[in-house]
Amino acid sequence: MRSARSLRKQIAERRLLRAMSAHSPLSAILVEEAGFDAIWASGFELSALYGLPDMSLVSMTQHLDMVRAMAGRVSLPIIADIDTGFGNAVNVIHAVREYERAGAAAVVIEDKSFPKVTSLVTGGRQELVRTQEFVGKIEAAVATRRNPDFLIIARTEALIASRGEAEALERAAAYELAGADLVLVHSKQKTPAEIESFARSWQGRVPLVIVPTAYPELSESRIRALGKIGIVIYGNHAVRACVAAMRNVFGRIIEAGGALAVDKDIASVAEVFHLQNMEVAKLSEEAFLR
Ligand code: SPV
Ligand code: MG
Repeated sequence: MRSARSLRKQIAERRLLRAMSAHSPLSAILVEEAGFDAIWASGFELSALYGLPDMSLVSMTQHLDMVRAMAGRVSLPIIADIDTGFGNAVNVIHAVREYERAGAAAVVIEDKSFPKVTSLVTGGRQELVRTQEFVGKIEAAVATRRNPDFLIIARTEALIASRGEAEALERAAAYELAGADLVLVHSKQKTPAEIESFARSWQGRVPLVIVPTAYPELSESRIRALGKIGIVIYGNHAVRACVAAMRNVFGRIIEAGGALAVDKDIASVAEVFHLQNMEVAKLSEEAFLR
């Protein structure tokens, strides 16, 4: 409740908020520690954690458990990536109830058909539902939330599906009219041109959300200059950082035939104890173990 209110307030102040991806409570704790404004509970990252493609294979329950566990360990607002809403408007109603109860501050629902295919893959099957069908899903989400501060973010994949800017703008406008608090517009172009053009053409009142993974040259100062972006999501940087770091350390241990060489380059066991709240557990032992 508290974090949904603070997220909505900061959006209303028209500040650019920065959300970082996370796939576990531990990564969420590190997002908070680094100073981001929100946590992006990414479906892509959780799928990758299971070694699976992001194609509606990881269940809502698995993702929801992750969000609930994160909410228990961080106070930053959690923006939950709920893909297509796991089905039609009835599934959306169930999902919104569950994610709100789990402690999320916002959900992002995308206008692809279920089961979805991850957005950034080359040659992906990118099928969208009809605009009116998705309008019904957004209306269902808005009607379901209990906390009026809980944010419903509509995501259009029209650019990802190569439908062109005109359709992307039309869909975004329809979703705003349906009650979405923000509109996420995704692009997989290698340059920011497509997103910058969309943002310049956007006449809606609600702020936009972008995920500059494919076009990382779009810096926060350039995003601010566009004037219409409310949230920038760093969509998969937690899992990519993990993969690079683990590969490096594992490879060096195999090569050296021991762990001495990497010991100074990785987190100490004491640091991990701290992230686990070991100090508090010890105090509880002292207080209550008889
Ligand atoms: C995710 O992180 O799960 C996203 C962003 O939805 S993307 O993978 O770029 O579609
Ligand atoms: Mg996703």
